[in-house]
Amino acid sequence: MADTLTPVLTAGWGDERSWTLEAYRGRGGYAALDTALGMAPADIVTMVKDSGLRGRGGAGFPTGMKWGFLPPEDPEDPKPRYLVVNADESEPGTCKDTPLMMASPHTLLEGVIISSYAIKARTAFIYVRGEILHCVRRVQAAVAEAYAAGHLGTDIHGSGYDLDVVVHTGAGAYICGEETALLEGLEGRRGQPRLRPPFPAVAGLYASPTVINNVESIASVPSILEHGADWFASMGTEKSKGFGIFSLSGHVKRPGQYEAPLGVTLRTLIDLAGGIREGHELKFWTPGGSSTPILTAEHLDVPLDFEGVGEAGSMLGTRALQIFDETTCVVRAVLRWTEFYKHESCGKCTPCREGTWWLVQTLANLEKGIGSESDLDQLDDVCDNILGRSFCALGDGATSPITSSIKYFKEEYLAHLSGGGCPFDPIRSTVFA
Ligand code: L3W
Ligand code: SF4
Repeated sequence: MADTLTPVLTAGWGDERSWTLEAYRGRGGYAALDTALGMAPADIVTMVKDSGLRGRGGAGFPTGMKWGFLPPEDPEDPKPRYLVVNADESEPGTCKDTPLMMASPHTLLEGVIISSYAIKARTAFIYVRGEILHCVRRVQAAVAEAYAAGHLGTDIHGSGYDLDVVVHTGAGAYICGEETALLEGLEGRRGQPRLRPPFPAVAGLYASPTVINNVESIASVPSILEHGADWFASMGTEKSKGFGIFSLSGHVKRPGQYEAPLGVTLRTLIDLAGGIREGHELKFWTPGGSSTPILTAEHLDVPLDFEGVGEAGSMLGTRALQIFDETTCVVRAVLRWTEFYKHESCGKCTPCREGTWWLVQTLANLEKGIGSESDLDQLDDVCDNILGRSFCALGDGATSPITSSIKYFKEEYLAHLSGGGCPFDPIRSTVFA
């Protein structure tokens, strides 16, 4: 079973002071940068394309293809190019980028330098979620170390290539994980999504060509340079290559980060995490945070890759596996998530702004046993008017836990109505009796 783990990004996390430049160099760090600087930038883009690396921030868009969307440089209208790292990790249940930056910030930085060189950027930004101040400080300290050692700044490793890295902190809005809202925030405006197209690759930061990638995507690049595209592509599944960090939380014995090839199953990951807590059994779970439809115990053997989870009716998303056993009220869990979306809705478009408010009202009543069966139809109807009609993915994501929980647990919603309240409430409990 241990063969299932593929520690690449997580390698060295247990080392003493693993976050320092000294420790990173001790495990071969910054050697991939030398390899990259000896290559033509276009060849690195080809290598990343050939590896099959797909975006690790949720959508799974091919990373090399995204880099290839940058328009050719125009000597008549020269524009800077930017790399922006989306480190605004906020999707409920997602905890992979933050531990990566805490344990090994130089893995990310080496990826930033190689990726910037590949796309011919001279400035890169790392947009870190503002609430994780300890992580901001850790990344800032790593950037300072990298400058002092000549990995950043002018004439990096004597190659003639210059790069500056700016660490920017968010201000607490989940929507700034959406790439164009992030750019708005970076430019000093209120974080609200922009209309796409144009995609950032064409007109992004300060209207210049910009590549935005998730932390884990960029941190995977040095390993591809070190071991080759074929090595990366030999792991995972046919269309979902490589490995990823799966964060397990909730009712497992050993919650945490488990790095494994894409296509691993939840059954295997739960085994690695010591199993469901003693005396309990799996009830439902999220494959990729609360924005992805929930799945149940019947989906334990679904391959956790973009295609497998899609076929099961959900999305791989951020591989945030939140595990709930039979003591959890699904209505209450869904209400809690929906309150989150209502709170985080940026207010730009009506279906999401108004719809999430109505969803919370209806769910809160149902959870208290107030309402009728027709309220379930109303929930479905409101979700139907949000899904595909919102300006960005936040609105769509808000509907996922609701429609999927009604699909799998309609009886539990009805039990709240027939019992005059939550059957999981310890006072009225039919579950804990
Ligand atoms: C140029 C084209 N670029 C697409 C680029 C686009 C973006 C990437 C993916 O949503 C998901 C969402 C959440 N020319 C392009 C192009 N691109 N076509 O490709 O774009 P897209 O629209 O497929 O997805 P997205 O807007 O990036 C992200 C899901 O992730 N999610 C949430 C994650 C939250 C976090 C967090 O907390 N930080 O990661 C969880 O599942 O629902 O489906 O770069 O520009 N023709
Ligand atoms: Fe804002 Fe929600 Fe509309 Fe996205 S879907 S633009 S978060 S109101």
